[in-house]
Amino acid sequence: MSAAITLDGRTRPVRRVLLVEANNMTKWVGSTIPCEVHIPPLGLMYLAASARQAHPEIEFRIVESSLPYLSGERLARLLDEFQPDVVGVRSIAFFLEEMQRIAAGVRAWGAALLVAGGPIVQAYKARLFEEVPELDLAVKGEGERVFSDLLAGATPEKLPGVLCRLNGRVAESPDAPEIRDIDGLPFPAYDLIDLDLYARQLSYSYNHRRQGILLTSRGCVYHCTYCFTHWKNVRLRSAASVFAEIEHLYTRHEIRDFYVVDDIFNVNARRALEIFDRILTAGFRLRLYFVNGLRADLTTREFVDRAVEAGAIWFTYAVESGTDEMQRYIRKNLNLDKTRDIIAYTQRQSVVVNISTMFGFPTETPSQAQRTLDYLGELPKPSLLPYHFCLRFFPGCEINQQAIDAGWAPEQLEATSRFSYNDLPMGTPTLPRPEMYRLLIEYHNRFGLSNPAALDGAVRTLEAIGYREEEILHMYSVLKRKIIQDTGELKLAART
Ligand code: B12
Ligand code: SF4
Repeated sequence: MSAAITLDGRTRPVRRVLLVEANNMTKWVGSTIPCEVHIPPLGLMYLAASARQAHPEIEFRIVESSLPYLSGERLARLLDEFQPDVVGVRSIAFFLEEMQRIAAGVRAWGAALLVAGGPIVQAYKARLFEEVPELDLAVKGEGERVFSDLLAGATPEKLPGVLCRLNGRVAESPDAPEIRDIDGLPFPAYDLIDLDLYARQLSYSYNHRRQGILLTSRGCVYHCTYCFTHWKNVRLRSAASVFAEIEHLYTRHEIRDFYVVDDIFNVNARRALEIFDRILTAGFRLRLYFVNGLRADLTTREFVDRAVEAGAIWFTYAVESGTDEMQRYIRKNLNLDKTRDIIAYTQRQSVVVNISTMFGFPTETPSQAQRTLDYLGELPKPSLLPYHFCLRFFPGCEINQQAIDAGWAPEQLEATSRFSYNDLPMGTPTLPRPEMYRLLIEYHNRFGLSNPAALDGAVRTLEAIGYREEEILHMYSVLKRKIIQDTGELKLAART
């Protein structure tokens, strides 16, 4: 049976599907060097793999709107050449303007059906159709099954998980049930991306490698109020399935660098250890980066030891606040003593340890925000990356209501969802702007980019785990937002 999408009573055959990751990396971290941070678009690679399995007759193509930058002219050329019947666009709330730009470009070109997906749909729901008037359809949550069903001609308004324009209005069906057997999903379609193109950019950990992105679980058991949890149920892939994917990427695509992007990889310690054992038994010499996915107070010394044995060189612990009151308020409820202990233990291994913290929570006072810095001061080393972020509010997060209850103006929340890491904080009713600046300056002087000893230590750690000089310079050029030519200049930059 050939593929077709039916909308508003009209059936359109589908032979070619263009999938676009709408992002603007320059807006995100700023562009100071010819390369940017780019991660293979995993959501679209999962989507294409499943849709292709169900509809082998369709040709799929995946592009990022900023790799290379798809100007209006370039986009039109790509559409002319590929002639897609459907254009699927993934984005997040932060990149709404980019989705608008791409949608307008597609509509100016022709009548291809425009389908949105990704966290932006969960965040905006029906409002997305006002913000992006060119949209025909949107898929809420997991896309694999729903998109394949749409391509099989299912009636959108009757299909769970869909929003669509119908008789001039937006119809929304109930949420689709989440996929239970995530082991049964095909591996992401790496053949649809150019791994060397990504290696010329910077990875999630600021090096130039062929990147394997691993999503070994979906969903999170916790309910931190600031977090945008777009998946409801927690589902873990088996260790066998995760290892089979690693093996496939290792042998077929010559990937040696694997980045774990789970919400919580170590929610089940036994499964995690089994994955490490399988890597060790196979004798694979690879590097694992926990760029996400470790809940600090669930992490044990045994976990760290076995992870390092299996090749882990990068650990990221999200602490957020160093006070128990804020931990309760944001419902992260991290055990700060256990966290301090495991961070110190991990820092004693020759690996990168990043500690992310935040400030600017509703009701947070200067002394509470200060205590987060003092907590960091109790650790043996500073975070390798300067990850002290001002809280941003994304539509759909519970903390938005907490802020409104604390007397914040709703417009202020909306504005922050478009802020990037580099935008300066605005201040909150309890943490005025000058106080925020003072905290940020203190952070950078004590732990961050303005502390020469911290920077020296960081560079030594990066060299020890195999970073080339060029990678280190590119990483700090992005972080310092100015081109750094050599390590001498890098040391000097720490003093400015
Ligand atoms: C890896 C990651 C990153 C990486 C890579 C970015 C990327 N390519 O996503 C980096 C470090 C660069 C990053 C940065 C940021 N991120 Co981020 N990131 C993630 C993370 C942890 C995993 C993303 C992922 O690959 N998921 C797995 C895939 C399979 O899921 P998916 O993309 O949602 O795709 C599925 C469905 O959405 C759907 N789908 C997706 N696209 C499409 C398209 C169509 C047509 C259809 C039909 C369906 C469909 O089907 C897919 C398969 O089921 C998520 C959290 C999470 N658990 O998802 C946060 C997340 C996406 N990030 C988020 C944010 C806020 C950011 C930043 C803005 C943070 C900041 N303030 O700077 C930056 C923005 C920069 C950027 N370029 O994205 C938020 C988005 C919130 C929102 N409401 O939009 C999330 C949800 C985290 C959170 N819980 O708050 N991020
Ligand atoms: S912040 Fe982390 S632990 Fe908290 S709900 Fe989000 S993914 Fe889960």
